[in-house]
Amino acid sequence: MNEHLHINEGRLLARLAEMAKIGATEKGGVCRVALSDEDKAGRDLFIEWCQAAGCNITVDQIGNIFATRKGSDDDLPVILAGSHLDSQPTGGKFDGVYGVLAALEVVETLNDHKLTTTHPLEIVSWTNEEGARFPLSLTGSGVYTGIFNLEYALSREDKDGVTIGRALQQIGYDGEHINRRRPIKAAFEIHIEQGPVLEADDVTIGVVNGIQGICWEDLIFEGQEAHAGTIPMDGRRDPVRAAARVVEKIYLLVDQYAPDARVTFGDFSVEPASRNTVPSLLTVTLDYRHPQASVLDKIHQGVKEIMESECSVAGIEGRVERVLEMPPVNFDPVCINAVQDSTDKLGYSSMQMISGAGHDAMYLAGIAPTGMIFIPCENGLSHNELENAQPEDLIAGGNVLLHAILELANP
Ligand code: HGY
Ligand code: MN
Ligand code: MN
Repeated sequence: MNEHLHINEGRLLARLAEMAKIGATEKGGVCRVALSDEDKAGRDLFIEWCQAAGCNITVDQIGNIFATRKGSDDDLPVILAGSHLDSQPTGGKFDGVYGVLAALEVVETLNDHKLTTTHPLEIVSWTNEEGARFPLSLTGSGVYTGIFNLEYALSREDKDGVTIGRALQQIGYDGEHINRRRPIKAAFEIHIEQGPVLEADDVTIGVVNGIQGICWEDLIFEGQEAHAGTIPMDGRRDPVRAAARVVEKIYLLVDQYAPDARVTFGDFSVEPASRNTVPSLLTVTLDYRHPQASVLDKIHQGVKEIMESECSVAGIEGRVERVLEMPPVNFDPVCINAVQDSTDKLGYSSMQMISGAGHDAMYLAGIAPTGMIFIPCENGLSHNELENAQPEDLIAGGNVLLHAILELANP
């Protein structure tokens, strides 16, 4: 294929701007949480563009959207590329959506030049990558790759008790196609780095060779409701007091595994949530990450020990509930080399790195050779309305994705 093939810069940038209008928030970000009306609107627009590009659309039972472009030998395994359209509640306009629209831009560029690849191409938008509304991250790719049972995934509820299954019906994306896995020769996901490394080193392309492991757990503290004014401090069974000590001790535990370990307490929910009643229940969400599975195990052991000791001191019940566990993954050398070759051929600066953020590619790596491409984002900010990426980097990434796909789609 033509070495000097480049994507249509204006079209990619215009579509990113168009998609960013859906669920646009005041500070310049987006709120398109999974299976909301805004997510539906984004999905509808994506499908409209894919159909106009001549792709065949299928939707599976967990709402994953596949847009397929025929290859000259259409029976061959596909080259898959995509990411997700759902966002965090105060998300940015590139997280996920860049990977979906850059993959579409590859198809559009091939259409412009009337080029047909040997292998068929498949663009994908995965359902509920973020896990912000429904507490199960990477839902669509997890069901597709067999990590999650379909019924289990469909039954996950949001805080209002709405299940994923119900929400899919409400937006009309409870697809007919059973969860089908077409053979995949290679899968790519392009994404903003969501961290500060590329920008700090003034590098354009991250050639991603793996993703660190992620554990999500809920810390449950059960005490006793009591009157805020009458019960003496030493007579209380106060879950908040125990949690304050547990949280601090977990920070200190994770500090032992610096600089790579990460820990985040993202959500505290209290019952009955009344200012003048000592709470009976406090749930704290925990997200911790590290490139080594052995360290994640050590942190898990430490969390359990801290919970046991601090809750017994406070005279309350405490337990750790595991929500999900994603072991570290290494990507396939074939895909890593295709990304590196394309980057070098196009003359962009690059560095090899692992991903601090989780991505659908984590699960894809379990069923097919998979690779990722990163571009820098401003101040490393993401999961933040101020998330931003430079046009020249968005375009560079799109060109690398184009040539990495071509390298493997035309053996
Ligand atoms: O949480 C994650 O790492 C992903 O960006 N949703
Ligand atoms: Mn993402
Ligand atoms: Mn994200």
